[in-house]
This record gives sequence, C-alpha cells and structure tokens, in this order.
Amino acid sequence: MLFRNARLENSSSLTDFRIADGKFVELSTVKEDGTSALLPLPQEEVIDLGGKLVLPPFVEPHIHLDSALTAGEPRFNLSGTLFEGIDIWSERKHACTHEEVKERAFAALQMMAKNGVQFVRSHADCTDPKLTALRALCELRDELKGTMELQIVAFPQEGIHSFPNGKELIRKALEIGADVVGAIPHFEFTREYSVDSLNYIIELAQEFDVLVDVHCDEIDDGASRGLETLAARALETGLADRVTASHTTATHSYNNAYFSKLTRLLRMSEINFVCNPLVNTHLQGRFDTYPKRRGVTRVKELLEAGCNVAFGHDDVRDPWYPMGDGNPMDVTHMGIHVNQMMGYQQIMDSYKMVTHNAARCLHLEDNYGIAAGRPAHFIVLNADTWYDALNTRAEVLSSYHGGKLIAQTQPRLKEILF
Ligand code: 17E
Ligand code: FE2
Repeated sequence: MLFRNARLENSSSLTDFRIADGKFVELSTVKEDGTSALLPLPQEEVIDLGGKLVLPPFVEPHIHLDSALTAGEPRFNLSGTLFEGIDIWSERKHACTHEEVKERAFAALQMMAKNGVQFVRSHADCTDPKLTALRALCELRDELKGTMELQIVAFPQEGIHSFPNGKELIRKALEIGADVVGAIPHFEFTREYSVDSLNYIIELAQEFDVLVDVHCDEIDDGASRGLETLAARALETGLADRVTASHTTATHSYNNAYFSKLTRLLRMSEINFVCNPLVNTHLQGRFDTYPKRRGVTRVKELLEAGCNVAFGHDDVRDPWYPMGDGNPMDVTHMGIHVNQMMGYQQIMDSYKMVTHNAARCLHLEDNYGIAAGRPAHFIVLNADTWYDALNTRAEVLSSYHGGKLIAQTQPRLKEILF
C-alpha cells in the first residue's frame, strides 16, 4: 500500500511511504515538482493524503481505566480534592465486577482510539483483596493485543504499608501479570512508610523484571519528597529510565533552592516524568485561598534539564475528574497553557509530549516511530501542521496499527451562512 503526500511530523516537505506486511517498507521525500521516487507497484492501492499531517500514534502514558466512566457513582466529588476522589472510589470499587470493569474500560479505550491513541498505560487499583479490576484489565490487554497495546500498572491506591495486606496484594498483582509496579508515597500514613514503600517496589521491579510508575508526591505539600527517594533508587539500582514519576505536583511547592539541588539527581537518574495537566489543575490548589497554586509539576524546567516528560490524561469521567473524551489534544492544549509553553516552536513541538516522550516512558523502542522496518503504526490528522491541528482540534482521519486501519473519522462539515 502506497501513501502519498504525507506531512510527517510538521516537516516542510512531503513524503511518500509504502507499507507492507504491517511494516513501513520505504519512505521517500516528494520533490519540488511533485514527483516521487516511489512508483506504485502493479495492483498496489494508493492513498493520497494531500499534505495532511502524519504522526506516530498518540501514546497515553497515564490513565485509570478501572475507574473510567464511573463519575457520579455513588456521588460526584464536590470538594474536587484527590482525597475525596479516593474516598468515593473506595466505596465504588466494591461494585466492580470482572465484566463491568472490562466493559467500561473498553468503552473508554474506544473513545481514545477515535482520537488516535494506540498505546496505553493504565493503572489498576490493587488495594482490593480480590484484585477484580486488575484481573479484568490484564485480560482486556491480552484480548486487544495487535489492535491497541496496553500496559497495566499494579497501583496501590490506598497505600502499600497503610492498607491491610498491601505488600502481599501488590506482589500478587505482579504474579497475575501486571507489566508495571506502582506506589503512592504521599498517601502512606508516615514518611517512613513512604520511603519503605518505594524501597519495596524497587525490589519487586527487580525481582519481576517490570517497569516502575509511581504516583509520586501528588499533593500541594512542599515537604512531600518521595521523588528524591525514587530517583536515588533508580540511580543506585540502574533501573534508570525504566522508572517513571507521575504527577510530582509537589515540585510546584518546593522552594527553588531545593528543586535546583534535586534537579541534578533527577537528570543523573534518567527517570521519566508524566504531567497530567487536565486533572491536576482540577485537583490541586484546593486547600489554597488566594493566590491558588496551579499545582502541576515543573515541566519546562524538567525539559530544560534534559529529563523526559510526557503529558497524560489520567482520568475519563470518574471520581477524580468529571470530564474527558480521552483526547490527547485536549491534554496538550491544557498542558501548554498551564505550563506556559506557548512560544510558536514550543507549540509546534508539543505533540512530542503525547507521542515520542510518552513512548519513551512505556519503553516502546523500535516498536514505535515512522521509519523503514518499524511496524506501520501512524495517524493522519485533518490539518497541515500540529499548530493548526491543536487550534482546530483536528479530527484524526485515520489510525493505522501495524498497517491495519483501526479507526477513522469523517471530517465535520462547518458552513458559514453569511
Ligand atoms: N488516583 C490518584 O491517586 N491520583 C489520581 N490523580 C487519580 C487516581 C486519577
Ligand atoms: Fe493517576
């Protein structure tokens, strides 16, 4: 199959590319006079993309599929705090059944697929003696393989040392088949538990050979310092970029001298970061009067320090966030506003936060990226550049996974009648 006139990742020139057997076979720049080095083979299907923007697919590095689409059950979160969200979910999760979790998660994944997402890292609460949601999400991951790729995080929502049998449950979740191990140091009862919980999961990560993704310091408390422990362990064990620190909103409240000192360790450790701008602008600053903190992590500073940072959606209509359509474009739009990354080039490059940078968190490696020999995963947007795509919330016209069309959208017709 030959695709013509693709605008690969904002490039000023156009590219023709061929896919076969689920892979990119060859790519060739279209010359100024419109001719290409790639001629159609006999009987070959040719699709002219007409200069539309082509990107590697969106990667959702942080979402909670187990709670997706439960907003209002049994009640809405009225304080808008993380803690009320945890209380509501603690009630709601008892009503989870295997099939019910799978159905909601699948519905949320379909919303995401329509928006060009193909790779997803989902947290699954393992502070449940039956591990219902975790088992359901692992099964869904296996069923969707080849269409959408999921990673499941064993996520101890109510703590490891602060929840009955927390240590055993997270280990059991890894035995069942979670791909990633998590923690929640800022929610543990004490600072000692917080440090011990991180040491424990680092040991589990080594024992089970899994990646690490911690809900780390998601609180407006400048004294919440799980991040330094996590980064130090990542450095000392060599787990390095196999570790991701999600949220890290407390960095917003760290004093600048401490953050400056910490930055050296963060860079040396090579850990990844995920900022969730939709959800953390909603959940943080709730105990402030005025001025109110924005409460997202220090994205610009981390990028400037050379750290890998991605943007995540975090929730779709659940106890923590009542909104959302699973669209990485909404996440990016909010992310560049709240992090003040609005120079033209910063806007143009911001697609990387939900593509390449997120792919690095998930360790997709050679399974990702538009290059000869790699799997033919890509999306076509109804815009010429990412700048236009963000401004118009361009539709993802088509989404190809391993050369297979998994989602398509007809463009909206908007007419001016004056
Ligand atoms: N759980 C948590 O601890 N933090 C969040 N932001 C969400 C769930 C969504
Ligand atoms: Fe989260």
